[in-house]
Amino acid sequence: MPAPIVLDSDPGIDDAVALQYLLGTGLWDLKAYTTVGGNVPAEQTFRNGRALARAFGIDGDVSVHRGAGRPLTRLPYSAAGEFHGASGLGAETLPDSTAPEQAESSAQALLRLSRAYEGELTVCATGPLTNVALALTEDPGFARRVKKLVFMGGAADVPGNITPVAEFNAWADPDAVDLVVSSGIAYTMVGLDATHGWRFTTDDLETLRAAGDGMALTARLMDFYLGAYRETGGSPLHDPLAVGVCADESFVTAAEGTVVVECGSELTRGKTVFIPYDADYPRAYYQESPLVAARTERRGRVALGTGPRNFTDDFVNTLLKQPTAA
Ligand SMILES: [Ca+2]
Repeated sequence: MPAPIVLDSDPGIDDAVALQYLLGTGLWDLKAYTTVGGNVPAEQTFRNGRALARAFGIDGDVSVHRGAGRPLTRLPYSAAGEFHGASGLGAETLPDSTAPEQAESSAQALLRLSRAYEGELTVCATGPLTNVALALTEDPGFARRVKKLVFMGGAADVPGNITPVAEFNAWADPDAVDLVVSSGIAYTMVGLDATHGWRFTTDDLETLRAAGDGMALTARLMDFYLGAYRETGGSPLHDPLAVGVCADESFVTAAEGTVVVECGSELTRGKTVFIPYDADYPRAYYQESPLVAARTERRGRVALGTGPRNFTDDFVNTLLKQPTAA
């Protein structure tokens, strides 16, 4: 029986195909599509989310919510338009949802669903973690009611992509990530260590094109997204991989440990520091610091590389099962 999930997202091209992939798996009962500012500003991600709901055939069945418009404590930043196009969805102009606009915010929807499906709800976040942090701020019990949070973000042992040390989502709202990973919520971080290992190539694009009209929108989006990566082995499947890991961790190799996010320095803003944990050989860290002791008690799962199961193949094959409605 499909399990309840919320997709919290800043669409964004790879967010868009992550939604399509999620629907195609048949594994999930999508309870809400909560948007957040990120790749493009919040009003645009909300518009894109509504349009994608229509394009992927869930218009009116799955509510789309407007999310946080700026980071928790910082000034708004300029968005990642070069990867996603000015609108966030490449060159596409998609028709709006026919459903009435939701008044409930993304954070409110997350809280409501965490109560309705206590102990069962998976949250997959593929944008900045601002909405999740707001939900936790309003009600810290969110952390124990959610079964699992899987988020795309961070870079544990590899360089960043927005700065030399930080991945975009973690850089965009570092305070939110630090709040979330120290909240006690059960989480898996799927960052660049793993997402750079699963790539979408021109061969995969040809597979989508060959599938006809139902894959035409997806193929155009991925063609745009391939952009600068075309000659370098394909584009990383950042957001779809986080959705994949919600159901099956074997798409990545993961380890248990603590994540601490750099929030104090502008130069290293958003760096995700990973502290591995080994139950057989627990480390005795600097004991005089209550903060170090408290933080290393808060642990999650962190993807450190690709796993044995081929994600790119699963991604392409699953998309083919979920043609667009248009
Ligand atoms: Ca995203």
